[in-house]
Amino acid sequence: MQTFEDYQARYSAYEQIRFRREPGGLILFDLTTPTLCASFSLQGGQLLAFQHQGQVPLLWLSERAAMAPGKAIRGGIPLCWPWFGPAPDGAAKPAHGFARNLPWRLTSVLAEDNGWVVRFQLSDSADTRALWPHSFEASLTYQLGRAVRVDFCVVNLDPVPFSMSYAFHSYFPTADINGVEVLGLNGCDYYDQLQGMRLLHQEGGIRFAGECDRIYVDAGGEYLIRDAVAASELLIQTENCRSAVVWNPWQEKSSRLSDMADSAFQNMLCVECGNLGENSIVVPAGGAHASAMQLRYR
Ligand code: TA6
Repeated sequence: MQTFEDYQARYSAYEQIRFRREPGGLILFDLTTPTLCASFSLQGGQLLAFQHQGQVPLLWLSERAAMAPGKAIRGGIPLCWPWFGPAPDGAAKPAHGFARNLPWRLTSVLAEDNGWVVRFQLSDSADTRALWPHSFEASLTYQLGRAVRVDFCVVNLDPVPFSMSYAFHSYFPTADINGVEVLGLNGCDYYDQLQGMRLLHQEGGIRFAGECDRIYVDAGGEYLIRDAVAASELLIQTENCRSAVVWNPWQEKSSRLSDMADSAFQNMLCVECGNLGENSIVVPAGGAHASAMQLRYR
């Protein structure tokens, strides 16, 4: 695994890139150009923050995020993989899988005509195989410009198929959650995690007046977060993602989360895209699964 010093040396010629190390040892890096600024953690290959010139921030990051190795960072776009929610085998394993808790390799940072491309990779290891007995190669590729596009790819290096579920667990900023509506899920069925996974049907847009934790299945793949107070519309477009999760912890749960300020629920919303539950994926031996998500203000 490359060290902080290795990365600093490797990218020392890039004036746009600055590596920094958190007190607990997490390696982060900032990409700052005349048109955009982004921050990543090598843990999780996670985009933590992004803002394009003339725009408000695209993502929300908890001011109390525990920037500690092995602890999920609450904000940006954590990747929940190779399972979403509790471990499918019921064992005492990390909720939402291990991808967001492990250091990924930063394999390239490239300036291209219409922006920058940042790529991370994660391979199986003794640690991952102890949690999930499969060999794989996973990659996250971010294309940063007026929009943020993230491509996720998993290759199954096993001689047998494996099943997986995942989500881009995206955290978005809201000026006031009470003035937010999520569009694009009208007509979809969803499991309400607050009602024991009761199956319900979405009519119209989603508005918020309390805790919300819904798993939409066979969703259309394109969603809009309309923020009346911020007068903003954030467009989420996906490729090959059949599920969507909408989550706001509201007051009581926020106050129980050590890595979230009590009132922070008013200024954030998760709309998560991926494939989970009945949309989970089986990757054949030697096969691959790829999906993508694009985020931008309209
Ligand atoms: O966003 C859906 C969800 O599964 C919620 O139930 C809540 O647990 C959230 O993820 C956050 O999970 P985390 O493990 O990041 O605290």
